[in-house]
Parts: sequence; C-alpha cells; structure tokens
Amino acid sequence: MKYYFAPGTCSIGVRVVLEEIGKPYEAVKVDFANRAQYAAPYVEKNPKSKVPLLERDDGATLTEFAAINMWLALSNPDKRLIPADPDGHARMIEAMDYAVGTMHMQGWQRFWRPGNFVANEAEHAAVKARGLEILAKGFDIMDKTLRGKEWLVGDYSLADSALFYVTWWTTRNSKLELPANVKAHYAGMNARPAVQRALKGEGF
Ligand SMILES: N[C@@H](CCC(=O)N[C@@H](CS)C(=O)NCC(=O)O)C(=O)O
Repeated sequence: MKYYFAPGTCSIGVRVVLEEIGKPYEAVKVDFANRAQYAAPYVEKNPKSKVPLLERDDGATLTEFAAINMWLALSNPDKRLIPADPDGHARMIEAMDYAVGTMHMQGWQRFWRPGNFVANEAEHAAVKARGLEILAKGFDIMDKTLRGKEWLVGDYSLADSALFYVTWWTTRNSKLELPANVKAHYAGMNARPAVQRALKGEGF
C-alpha cells in the first residue's frame, strides 16, 4: 500500500488513520515545491493533482479524504474506526464532511487560495477574512458537538482525524482562538501515539 502525501497538507489526516491501523505502508512524498502534482508521473495516478492518494496493493487508486479513510476503516473493522450503530455512523460522516467540505474547502481554501474564488486581487483580503469567519463558525459547531465528550462520535472515529487536521492548520497558520472543547480535542489527538508517529513521519 502506498500513501502519497505532501507535508503540511490534509494528507496528514489519512496518515493518522494508517498509523491507527498499524499495517505497513510506503509513504511517497509529492514534491509540491516543484509542482509535481501537475506533472507525470503523479498526474497519471491522480488527474485531480491533489493529495491524499492511496495506491492499494491490488494497484487500484483512491482519492478524496473521506473515501480513502472509509476504505481503510472498512478494510480493518477490528480497529473500530467507524461507529457500528446507524446513528453513530451517520454522525461520523456528518462531522467528517463538515470538517473537510466546509472548514477545509470553504474556510481554509478561501484563506490560502482567494484567487480561486475571485479574480480581482483587490478583493482577496475580504475573501480571506470570509474564510476565517467560516472556519470560526466551524470550530464553534465542532465545540458544541464535543460538549461533554472526548471525541466527536463514540470512542474515537475517522471524524476525529478530519477535525485534527483543520485544527492543526489553524494552530500553525492563524491567530484564531480555538474554543475550549476543540482545544481539549486537539490535545487529546496530540497525545495519541498514532498522531505522534504520523507527525514525526512527515517531519513535524
Ligand atoms: N477534496 C479533497 C481535497 C484535497 C486537497 O485539497 N488537497 C490539497 C492539499 S490539502 C492539494 O493536494 N493541493 C494541491 C494543489 O491544489 O495544487 C480531499 O478530500 O482529499
């Protein structure tokens, strides 16, 4: 199994899951500094030019954070990374999709790539500010979901790895104050040996 990543990106949330599972995998760095994601051979594996990408032992490739992590968790049911009951399963997807689809793709994307939202450079500062607003609202919602709980759903799930990477970015790249339950969740994630191995594996 090969895991394609770029340090400092959302792929860390897949590496956390790979480390939770604990089976051997090969980590392949995609050299974003030289725009390797847009050139052969990477673009032949992933025409989306994004990480994460998982190349399975049968040669098939999987893209998209949620799809990769669902496949990993469903292939390793003994690790219990997906709640077994229908409500827990749905709540896990609800939280994971919100972290990836809204906090990352709507919040952080506006901040990092304002040009993808508006061409006029004079408007970029406003787009970035809106990105941070979306992010702050996202943390507020996650904070309420975490009230009285250590993990987003049940006894730890894939959703926690998604919240982890958007929180990690926020602590590293912004002055946004995290609400208390999100702070505690981030501390809990950092205490997990799998998270420590994932970070170390990518040079952090
Ligand atoms: N929706 C995708 C998002 C993946 C994504 O945005 N990856 C970023 C890094 S966090 C990337 O590879 N960007 C490279 C580029 O846009 O050039 C997913 O869930 O996997």
